[in-house]
Amino acid sequence: MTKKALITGITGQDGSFLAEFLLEKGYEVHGIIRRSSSFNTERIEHLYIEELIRDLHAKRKIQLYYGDMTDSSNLIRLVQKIRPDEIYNLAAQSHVKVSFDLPEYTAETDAVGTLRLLEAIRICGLEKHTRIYQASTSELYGKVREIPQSESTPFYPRSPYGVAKMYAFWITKNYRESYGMFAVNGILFNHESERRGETFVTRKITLAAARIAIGKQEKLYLGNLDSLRDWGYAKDYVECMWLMLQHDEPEDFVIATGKQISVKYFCELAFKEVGIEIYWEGSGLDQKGVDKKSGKVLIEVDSKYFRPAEVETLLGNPEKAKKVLGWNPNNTPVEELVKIMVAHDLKLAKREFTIKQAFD
Ligand code: NDP
Ligand code: GDR
Repeated sequence: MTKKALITGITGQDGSFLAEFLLEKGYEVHGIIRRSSSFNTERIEHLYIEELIRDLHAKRKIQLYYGDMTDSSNLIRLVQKIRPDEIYNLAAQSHVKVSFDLPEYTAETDAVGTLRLLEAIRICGLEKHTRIYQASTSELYGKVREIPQSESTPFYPRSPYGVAKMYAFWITKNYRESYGMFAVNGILFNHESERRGETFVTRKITLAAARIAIGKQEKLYLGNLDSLRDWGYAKDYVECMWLMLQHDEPEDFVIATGKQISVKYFCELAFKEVGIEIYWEGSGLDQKGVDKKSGKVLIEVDSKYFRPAEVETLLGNPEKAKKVLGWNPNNTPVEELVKIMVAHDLKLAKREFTIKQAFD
């Protein structure tokens, strides 16, 4: 029997990689997309367009539906219609800084949205049939109280996003313990890719390095340069989501590389990929990243990118995932991740440049 998976947040970075992964495994993939005034399906178009071309009359293996985590009747109807074997709840207002501007919406989507989905499973009588993965996060650790962070490290979230995800974590665990549901939390540390949203720091840096290298951008403005993060590759991380739902027991797992670097060092790696060596001058708000060859200031700090409360350092301990799921946390080291992202963004920047020249 073909397995059916429902992915919320399918148009996002992780949703697009997960959809590819599950289609490859022979799943029938169902995804929820939001109505928007412009197209929001760029990351997944290749999946259904290729499929349509391949066999116009065959039953499509990927199906998309309009929906929203704030609309419980919609979620109930979709779960009832699809009767999925597995649900991956990836939909979220996922930007930490934006959650300070949209705290209520973030709670509605990320916290109550998760409850709505769990309730939809129960209302449809599928609590013994449907397995659910909840996209939990290292932001739960926030002001860290143990280094590195593992499944037993206490939480201390530092943003409306982190607090909303804390509710989602516990409600998932509570439904597992109360109703015997196969409901699990993947506590994923930062993971990036060439499909990462452009306002997250890694992608902002790789895009800027590419554009600066071809003379299309003057400077890069960043917030806290000293933040430390445990950065992995999104493509490796979606495999874990699936592995967790194939495991015999419903359990929560930390997914991380076990290594951390600073935002500053990520900048150095990205600029090095485009042939620019960066050195640093000044301190605090006056720190500047300077091109060693030309002496030009390429990176400056802008306080508007600081958060009201910052998460200074995150470092995960992936031992449990390694041992129990057989997952390799060091498949893509951060140096390799930077190479993938910069190579992609260089091509993109050159294409933007060509298009602009055509209209000049
Ligand atoms: P993205 O921001 O790239 O994708 C978020 C997805 O959620 C998009 O498809 C978005 O739709 C959708 N979405 C947002 N709001 C709603 C809503 N109200 N109803 C329905 N769909 C909605 O995030 P990522 O792919 O990076 O992350 C996936 C999940 O994993 C998120 O829950 C995130 O919080 C969590 N996470 C991510 C980590 C990371 O480092 N990437 C680490 C740990 C956890 P649209 O495209 O229309 O905006
Ligand atoms: P994060 O990712 O908040 O960890 O959340 P982000 O890339 O936004 O920030 C990482 C660190 O870099 C610092 N920083 C900047 N951040 C942004 N966005 N823009 C800047 O200009 C900038 N300058 C410095 C930040 O202060 C922070 O310390 C991501 C999201 O994917 C969440 O959904 C997910 O849960 C966590 O990762 C794990």
